[in-house]
Amino acid sequence: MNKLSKSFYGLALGAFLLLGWAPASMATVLVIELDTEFSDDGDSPNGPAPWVTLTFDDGGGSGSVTLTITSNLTGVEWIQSIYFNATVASGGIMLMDDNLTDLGGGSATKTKGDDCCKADGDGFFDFLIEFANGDFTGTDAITFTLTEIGLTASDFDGLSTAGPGGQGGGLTSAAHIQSIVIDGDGPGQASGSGWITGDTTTVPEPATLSLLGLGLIGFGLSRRRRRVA
Ligand SMILES: [Ca+2]
Ligand SMILES: [Ca+2]
Repeated sequence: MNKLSKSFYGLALGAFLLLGWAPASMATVLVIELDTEFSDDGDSPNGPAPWVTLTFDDGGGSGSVTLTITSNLTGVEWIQSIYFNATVASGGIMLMDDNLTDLGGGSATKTKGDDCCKADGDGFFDFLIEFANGDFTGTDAITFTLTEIGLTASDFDGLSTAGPGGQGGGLTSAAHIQSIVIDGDGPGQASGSGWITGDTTTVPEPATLSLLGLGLIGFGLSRRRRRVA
C-alpha cells in the first residue's frame, strides 16, 4: 500500500467512524409552518405566510424539548390560541413557560390532555395555549419547555383526531388569528379572523453529519488527484 492510498483509506475510515457515530447523537428538529387558512368562512392574515411557525428541538437528547413559536403578522393581527398534538400520552408531559418576554408582561394559559381541545370545526388536539388580546403580535417569538422521561421532538409529530362535533381531524397544528383587516373594514377597523394550519418538516441531525462525511471524502479525493497530477 503506497502513501497516497494509505491517506485515502485513513480518510475513508474517518468518514465511516463519523457516520457510524452519528445515530447515537441524533438531534431532531420538528418544524410546523402554519401557512394555510382552513376555516369555512375565515380570513387569511395579510402578510406573507407562514404566519406562525412551531419549532420543537430536543437538542440531540431525550427528556426535554424546547418549543419555539414565532409569528409573522402585520398590523394589529394577534394570535389568540395555538393547538398541537403528541403521539405519546400528553397527560404526563410538563409544559412550562421558558421565555415569554415578547408577550409584554402578558401570560399564556395552557391546557393539555389527549384530545382535550377542539379547534374551530375541526378535530381534537392534545395541547392548547391561549394568549390575551394583542399580546402575541408582529414578529414576536416565545419559548416553552416540554419535559417527560424519554421525550423527543418526534413525539410531537401527531395529527388531530376526529370526534363529536368535530370534522375529520388530521391536522398537525392550528392557530386562531384575530384582528385581521378585511375588505369593507373602515379606518381603524380589523374585523376579520381566521384559523391556520400547515405541514410538518423533520430535520434529523444525521443528514447534516452525512453531508460532512461526504465532504471529507470529497476533500480527500481532490487532494489525492492534485498530488497525482
Ligand atoms: Ca408582543
Ligand atoms: Ca391526540
